[in-house]
Amino acid sequence: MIVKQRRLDVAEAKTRVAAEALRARVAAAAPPNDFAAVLSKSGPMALLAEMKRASPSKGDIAPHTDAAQQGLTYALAGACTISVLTEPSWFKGSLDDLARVRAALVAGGLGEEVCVLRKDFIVDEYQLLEARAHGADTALLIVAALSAAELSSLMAFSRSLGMEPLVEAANEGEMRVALDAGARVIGVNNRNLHTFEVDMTTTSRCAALVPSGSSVRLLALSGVATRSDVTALADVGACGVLVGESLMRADSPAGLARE
Ligand code: IGP
Repeated sequence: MIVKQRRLDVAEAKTRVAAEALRARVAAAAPPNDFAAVLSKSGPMALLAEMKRASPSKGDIAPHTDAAQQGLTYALAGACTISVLTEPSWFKGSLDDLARVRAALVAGGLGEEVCVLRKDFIVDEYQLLEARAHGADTALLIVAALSAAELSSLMAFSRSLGMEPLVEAANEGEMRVALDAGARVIGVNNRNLHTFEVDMTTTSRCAALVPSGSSVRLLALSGVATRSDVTALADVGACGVLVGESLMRADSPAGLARE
């Protein structure tokens, strides 16, 4: 349902800002940070912290949060990447949030150290241009939302803009698709997007499919709330975790992130 809506939204957005105008903005933008390199530099367990006001499964989480402030707080607490939800209807996000997080990082002197991820239902090259034009260094590509051919061509287009994509898989079948497509950074979503149930064993089952010696970086997404969750995910081979809700609800997101 969300993917279908996003296809309509893209068609409408193209009528407002032509792809050519976006390309000009991309050409004028500061170059992106290298997402894969930033992950590698982040020690044994990277933290990707998410700016998430609401979600389809939880409704409002923290609807009045200032994206710029939240992004900077996360970065100062040690997050290597700020994930910014830009989907407006279910997640209450926007491209403006993305641009404001990028600007806050630059103003805080962290512009070249911390990556910004566009988290959305990306189905079209146009959305990758939008992402880059608003300061993203990487973008989410969800295997379940795309055909294998679409995934490969969006991955190639994202790389042509200097953004190594984060490819999301939610089960072993999708994990095989991501590996076959040549994804270098794969996020295993522990939340089933149909039932919204969280099953933390998804990461270990998908991790088992990564060939030994491969340089694929595996991240665990969704449902991560405690230090013991993080330890368990590290034990099965994740080199990073993406955390949204529990950081958004924390009285002190910086304190929780440091923990
Ligand atoms: C964050 P959580 O449970 O920490 O809030 O989850 C993130 O993984 C989740 O927001 C997410 C998502 C997505 C959102 C994962 N994949 C795809 C939108 C689209």
